[in-house]
Amino acid sequence: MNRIIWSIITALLIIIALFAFLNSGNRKDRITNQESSIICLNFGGKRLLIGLREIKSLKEYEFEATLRRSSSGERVNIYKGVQLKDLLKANDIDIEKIDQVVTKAVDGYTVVLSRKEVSEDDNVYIVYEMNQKALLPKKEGGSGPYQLIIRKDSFGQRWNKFLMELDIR
Ligand SMILES: Nc1nc2c(c(=O)[nH]1)N[C@H]1C(S)=C(S)[C@@H](COP(=O)(O)O)O[C@H]1N2
Ligand SMILES: [Mo]
Repeated sequence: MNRIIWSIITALLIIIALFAFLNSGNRKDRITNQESSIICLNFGGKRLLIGLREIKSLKEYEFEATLRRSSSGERVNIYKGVQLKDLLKANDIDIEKIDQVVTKAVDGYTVVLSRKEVSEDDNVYIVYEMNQKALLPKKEGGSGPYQLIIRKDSFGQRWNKFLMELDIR
């Protein structure tokens, strides 16, 4: 009898270990996906591919922001990301010479930013972490891997989730 119980416990432990092992693989996959997350930057007929490494080489900011939604209530989160204007500068784009930045998401959602909004300090951010965790992509139920945050626009309608493309016009 005792031996049967011990075999069952051993079998369960092996199954648990197996699941833990498979899960660690998934986690690695997710981190790899996050690192290969790309934003297309279209400017002057050129198309640049910007990866997380390049984004993170810019000055990183951490800030609290309250998301106001039409449906449910408010939510305060801590975000980490970079300023859109820093990304443009790093790619030799003169903000004073542009008209607008059209941001596009995986689901087709489009948010247009004026030059004034983009050039303001501490306003338009591309974030990739919320509450110390990487933003998950849409198919994993997240709002990432990148999300636009417009701090001076406290209503969440224009905070473009699943950001993947920036058209500089
Ligand atoms: N890509 C994308 N971003 C989006 C939306 C969307 O449908 N697609 N909806 C907007 C609206 S209307 C709101 S209220 C918030 C909702 O954010 P939540 O899903 O975190 O509540 O996201 C905004 N950003
Ligand atoms: Mo909304």
